[in-house]
Amino acid sequence: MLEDTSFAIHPGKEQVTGIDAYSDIGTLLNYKKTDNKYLFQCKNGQVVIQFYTDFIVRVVMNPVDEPKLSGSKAVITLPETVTVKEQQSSEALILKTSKLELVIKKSPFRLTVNDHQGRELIAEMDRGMGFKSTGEVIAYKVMNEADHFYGFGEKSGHLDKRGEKYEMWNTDVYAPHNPETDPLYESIPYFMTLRDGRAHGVFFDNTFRTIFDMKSEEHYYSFQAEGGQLDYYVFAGPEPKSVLEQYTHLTGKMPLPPKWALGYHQSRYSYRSEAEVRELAKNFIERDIPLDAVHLDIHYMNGYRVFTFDQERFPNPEKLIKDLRELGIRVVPIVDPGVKKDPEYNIYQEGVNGDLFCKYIEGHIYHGDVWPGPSAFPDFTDEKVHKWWGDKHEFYTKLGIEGIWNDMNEPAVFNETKTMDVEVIHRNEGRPATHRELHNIYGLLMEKATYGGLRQQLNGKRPFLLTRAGYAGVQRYAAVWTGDNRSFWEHLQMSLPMVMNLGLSGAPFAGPDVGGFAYDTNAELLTRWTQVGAFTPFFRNHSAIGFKNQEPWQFGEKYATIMKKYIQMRYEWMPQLYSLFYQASKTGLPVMRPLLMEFPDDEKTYNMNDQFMIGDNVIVAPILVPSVTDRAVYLPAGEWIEFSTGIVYEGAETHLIHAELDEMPIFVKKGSAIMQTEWISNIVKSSKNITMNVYASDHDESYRFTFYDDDGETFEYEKNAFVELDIEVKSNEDSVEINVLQQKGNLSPAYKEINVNVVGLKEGQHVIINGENSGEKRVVPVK
Ligand code: MIG
Repeated sequence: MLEDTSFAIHPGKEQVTGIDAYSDIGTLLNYKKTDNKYLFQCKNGQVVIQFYTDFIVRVVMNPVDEPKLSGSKAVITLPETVTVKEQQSSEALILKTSKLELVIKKSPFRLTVNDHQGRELIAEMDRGMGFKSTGEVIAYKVMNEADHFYGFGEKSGHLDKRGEKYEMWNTDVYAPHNPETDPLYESIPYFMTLRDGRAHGVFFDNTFRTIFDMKSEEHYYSFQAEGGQLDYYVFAGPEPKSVLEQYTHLTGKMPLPPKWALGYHQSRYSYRSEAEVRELAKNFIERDIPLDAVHLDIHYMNGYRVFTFDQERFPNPEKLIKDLRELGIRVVPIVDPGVKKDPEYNIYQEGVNGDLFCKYIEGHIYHGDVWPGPSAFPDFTDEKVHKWWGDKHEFYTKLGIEGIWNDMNEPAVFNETKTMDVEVIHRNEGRPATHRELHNIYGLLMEKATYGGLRQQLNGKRPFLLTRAGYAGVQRYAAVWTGDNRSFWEHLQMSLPMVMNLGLSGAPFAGPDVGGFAYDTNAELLTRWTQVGAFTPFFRNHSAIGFKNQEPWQFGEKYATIMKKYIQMRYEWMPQLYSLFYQASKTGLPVMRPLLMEFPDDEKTYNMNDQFMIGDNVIVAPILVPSVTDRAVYLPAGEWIEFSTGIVYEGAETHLIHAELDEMPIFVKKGSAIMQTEWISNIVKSSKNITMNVYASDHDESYRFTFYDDDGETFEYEKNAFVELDIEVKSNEDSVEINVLQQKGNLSPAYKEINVNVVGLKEGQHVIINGENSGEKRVVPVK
């Protein structure tokens, strides 16, 4: 219609695109150094370069003002004192730390960041930093032919993101997640580049809508934002692991989760009554299928009012929670941010009276439609609101709840834009800003508030949070599930690169809805998905209202038996998984990782979507298609032992592996070890018997790993109540040596020794434990 009016020749319709739409930062006029930062005055704007560590440098461009360096919600680390050497020439200025070399060309201002060996990390050529008068900012970087891109948080599609273009704008997407469906719920504006076996990273800390484009141009990639500053960090690497350590040095690590959160979770939209939940628990107990948590979806509430229980359906939540707890099962209720507009509802009253909801600049509260109908949204950017929301969780913690599931926190609103009006104002600790600017951190701040509350209320027990939305740093508070997938084989396939890229984006505790959320699952899909789920960091079966129920027994005994085997296997692997979660909490390295992380020189791993690693020595190669019982498995250099059969496979080769429906191929690297236990029962959960499976090699091999254990549920480990063993396994033709190099922590666990089970020992090969030839009984003592 509008095309028939003079709108058709509106001046705004003349579209200038690409680089031409931007003004260049221009020539460097002068610069000055203060403390650890350099301020550059350029013809069209200002740039600050700030060194964080020898490995990390920050670049901030502001076309209007002096760059602002404070206020990040993602970065929790302050810059260190870094020694910087300067060199000048007429064309360029060179700044060097012991690990980085920055070459700043003056006319026009162009920045190249090299490592200390002169290897180029990021470079600008004819294009560099630009901006528009309407507020957009952009950075163009040279794209090398050998570049592969990873991370970007939660994205559909393949592992390697070269050739893709992504948007960051937290969005509730119920429509099927296709390879091109973007954006989704989480925004982590960070990526890692792998080039010829060496890696570096970039974190673009901008909370506006951002776009990363590795697709449109042949020789450049770019990242841009709708507003704010061009504010990014470069991480020197050079290994994929060190990039992630550097990124999580800035944005923080995941706190060690309680052990129960690493177990199996069962969910449904919704288990609708106390009776139904009790029946569910009974089924798990009677069938001896492990279960650690039942999730309560929105039907538990009174008219979808958060911090309430429906009196009819859940007349006595305290008793229900207590009874389930005695069976070894915890209850995790859903909490959405939307607070029902209801003048007789205490939470709404408090929010209005205390001025805690998001408002328009003119002063009225923003209301959006969600489950409870018109609702108001807490302004988590405000300290006061933060505290209030956290404190409100006493409602749950008093009932014995230790875990909260946060949904709809993009925030999702049932309207055209799917979210809050972008004109709404957030208080933002005295620096008010629009929702357009802060949308992407709404979820992160809700997690922060919730975590703070639970941490206070749980008397030293570890909280568990599960979130749908987030921003860089989300790992500090919550696990992430990947939202509303479907019961499609394609979605099982896609979940692998998605969770691996989340892991590469600093969020190691993640997983999809096992079995698929929407649409009807089927026996084979659910079985194969449960096998994979047993090894993904977060393991929850969840399904949607109106579709088939998908608890492990819903498709008959044949399938139930297989699923039970794998869910139990999850618990048998718990000592190994828990040690890896501990490592993740210390270093940021993910539990589930792509092969390229361990084999960055092996190009075959660069876009390997259908296999993943657990730690540094286990490869899982699940069956991801129906009716298939054989698959190609690529094993990188080394020798690998199939976990279930003990068969040895040569690495640097592809093998055809057979796996009937009750099998999922798993391979352990020869010369390494894994820690295992036995499944006992839901009430006991883990056995006191720990076994170290050592996979003997007869070549010269040496492997080191850490076994970690503690009480699994409190913060006492911060006061040294843990056991940590640094273990070395050395193999050669004559012997397999197992040495405990060091025991740390002063917890003395119930087990006084760890059984050693050597797999694949050759005749004549001795087993030597802590320097002594072992006898019949092979054990490693624990003090
Ligand atoms: O759009 O609470 O992703 O896990 O079951 C529906 C009901 C709202 C979306 C979540 C899903 C949950 C559902 N929620």
